[in-house]
Amino acid sequence: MGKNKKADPRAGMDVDSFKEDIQQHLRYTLAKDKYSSTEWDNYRSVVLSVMDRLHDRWLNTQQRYYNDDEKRVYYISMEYLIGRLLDNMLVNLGMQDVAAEAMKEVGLDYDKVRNAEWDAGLGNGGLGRLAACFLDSMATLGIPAIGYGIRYDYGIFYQQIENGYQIEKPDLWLRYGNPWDIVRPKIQYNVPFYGNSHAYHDDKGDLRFRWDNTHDVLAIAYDTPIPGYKNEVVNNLRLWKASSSSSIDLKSFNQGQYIDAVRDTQLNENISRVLYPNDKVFVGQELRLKQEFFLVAASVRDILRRFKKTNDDWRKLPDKVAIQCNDTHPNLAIPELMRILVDEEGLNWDLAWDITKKTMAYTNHTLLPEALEKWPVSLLRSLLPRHLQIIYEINRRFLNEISDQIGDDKGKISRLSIVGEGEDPVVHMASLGIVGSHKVNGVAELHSNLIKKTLFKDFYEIYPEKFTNKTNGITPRRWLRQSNRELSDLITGEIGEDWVTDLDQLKKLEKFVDDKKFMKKFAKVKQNNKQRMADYIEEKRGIEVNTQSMFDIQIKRIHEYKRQFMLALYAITQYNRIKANPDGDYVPRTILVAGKAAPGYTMAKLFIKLMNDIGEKINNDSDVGDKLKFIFLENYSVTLAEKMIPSANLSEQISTAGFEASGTGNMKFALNGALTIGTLDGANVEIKEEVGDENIFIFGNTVDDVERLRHEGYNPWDYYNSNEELKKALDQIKDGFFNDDKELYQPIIDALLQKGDYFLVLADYEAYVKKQAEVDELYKDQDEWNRKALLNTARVGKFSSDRTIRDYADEIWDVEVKK
Ligand code: B1H
Ligand code: IMP
Repeated sequence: MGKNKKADPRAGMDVDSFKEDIQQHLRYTLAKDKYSSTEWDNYRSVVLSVMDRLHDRWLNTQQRYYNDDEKRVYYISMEYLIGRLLDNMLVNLGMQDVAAEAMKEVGLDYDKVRNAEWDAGLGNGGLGRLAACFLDSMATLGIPAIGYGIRYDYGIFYQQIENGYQIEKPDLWLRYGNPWDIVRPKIQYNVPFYGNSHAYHDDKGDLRFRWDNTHDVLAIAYDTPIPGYKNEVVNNLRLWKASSSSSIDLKSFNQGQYIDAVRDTQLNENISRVLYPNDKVFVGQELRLKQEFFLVAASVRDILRRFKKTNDDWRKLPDKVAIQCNDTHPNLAIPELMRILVDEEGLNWDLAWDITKKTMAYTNHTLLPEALEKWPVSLLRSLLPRHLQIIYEINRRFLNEISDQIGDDKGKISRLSIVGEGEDPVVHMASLGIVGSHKVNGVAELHSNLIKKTLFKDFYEIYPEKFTNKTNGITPRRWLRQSNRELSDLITGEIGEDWVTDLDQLKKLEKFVDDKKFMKKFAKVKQNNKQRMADYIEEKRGIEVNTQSMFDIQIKRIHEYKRQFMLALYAITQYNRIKANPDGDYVPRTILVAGKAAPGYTMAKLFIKLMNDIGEKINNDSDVGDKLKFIFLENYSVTLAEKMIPSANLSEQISTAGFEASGTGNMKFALNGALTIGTLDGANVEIKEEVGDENIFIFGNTVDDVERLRHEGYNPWDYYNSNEELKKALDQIKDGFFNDDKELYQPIIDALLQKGDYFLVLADYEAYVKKQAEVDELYKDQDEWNRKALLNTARVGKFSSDRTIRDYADEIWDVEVKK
């Protein structure tokens, strides 16, 4: 930039331009001055200034994609758990420091500006956050990708804790608008529902089908820019909002039913009203099915419109388009693509089917049977009559095709059939996904193997080549560079900043384990992060914690299989030990737990109450002091995760083996220098392989053990009766030690002792508590602990979502990654 020539204030990457832009926006876009502006106005003028710097890059990227006519990747997901965007945008534009300085110079406090942003919580947990990490990596790798989703008015509920109980409050994240997205009122598609499928003969006398008398809803596009890390690329996240199709129905208006007609528009708009908050439970509601088809129909239309602009041969579709379905939720894209190709474009079935299979791919995220989507045929018949016919036809041809292979093995045929039999049959969305895709993947090695051996065994025998693994990953931009600025700067100071896009570079840190000066700094960073966390706890909960104590953290959805209850049992055990011998030598611990329970999941909600009661007891006992704290933090979210993870010494990943498909929180903790205590489940297995057995605390029954135990007839009473400490902890819960209401926790006790302890908490308790003692032992030797912590950070490069996305690009999408 020449000295006299000022940079365009709307695009300049220097402090002065940015400063000027903030001030301009405050006055000329928002009509505010220093007297009238609120925190929200300040935040908005900063965001508007960031957007100005994204727009050229966004337009140029999209223009280049169009000109190059490269193969596009379309990621379709019902969830994007994005969190806040300001830091993310600034980091990826490489202008965080410039923006910070500019804000300072115009008298804005960066922290306040940052805190004015509400999390975009359009997801439940891991699956939604994975989608958000993937967007970041696809942009960073320069892949011509678009994410499609729904612009819910209400994201995941806001969790309040009242008297220890979870209360759900609506998450009005759009109350003041969303400054990061741009509505495209002209990009809209009709999404048809209901109606009938009519058979007719076309001019040539061929039998065709038409779907008519439909009730249509409009999908309107809202676009959010997704910048890559310092690479000038800006991809697009397109979220659909539901709106009433064509203005109010004139007929009803004439009949004096104006109010009814207007009310009807409200009903249509309900489709994008709210995210379903039940992680991993299939609730077969019509509104959810509408949401899924709404997402799929609008996205497929948009994809085909873009394809048709530069192509006229449908056979080229798989060369130009890869569609990835995030779980089965978008799998109606398969019959929808078939419907368009066959009914509207007039392709013959075989060709359309070949194209569809080559275009589609599906990711499985769980083996839990209650999560598997099975839509009743009766519901599909009414809502999507033509799709139901197509699904039946897909199934008929599929069973026909494999009949030679499986003969008349009735059991097998029924297990393979996409549509069930009987009075109220259901459509198995996972089976539809397998049959209608060219690739099906699990999300960690263990999980992908289990899929082949259990859930999809029969399909695997028929299509072994379809099944593949893509171990999950996390974006190092958000989960280290952005959320742990101090560690990030320390690392960059030693090995340069290439690690941000090439996480294996962190291996270079290994050589510092014996460098006293470095290790001191590394320890200090953790200490500072713990202090910040302690300040937050003090502010939110009024509890003072000892920052020298071990910060032991479990954050994730509350679920029986994730076994927060086992951590609670450990805390009770430790409490009882302290009470019995208050002068003993204890390693002080601060146990932090956070997470949401599905609103209808009674057991999980009871766990929350129990954990809060346990906390009350422990935290207010003067014998205990800071030897032990047990604190449940309210409203776990991406933003809270960004605060908690950098402060952790110990990461709790203690699911029953075989139940956590991958986990991604485990990766975030290890990257930030926490040691893991965990079972051999999900990606823990691969974390162990990477960091080395001596740098992770593995305990408990393995997948094979679990199978054997169940086979032999697992009896929780044996464990209860043979372990005094376990018995005591359970008895205390049962006998009203934590709550005067003795009945309150009976359902938990029943689940464990009367109903067979399905998640094997009792079976793993002893090994877990023993392992925790080893953890304590190591923590006493801070130098040794920190060495291992550094080796965790240094060795988890594999878990960058850049690696994951490269694997998808090479082995599923067949798109080139240039860098
Ligand atoms: C995961 C889900 C999920 N698996 C259904 N399945 C949902 C299923 O609203 N629904 O209907 C919502 C979520 N989420 C998680 O995916 C796994 O449990 C984790 O182990 C995994 O790391 C994550 C990402 O692959
Ligand atoms: P879309 O992905 O089809 O919505 O188009 C996005 C971008 O592609 C536009 O902003 C243009 O940069 C480019 N593009 C789309 N259609 C055309 C065209 O007809 N000529 C030139 N560029 C186009």
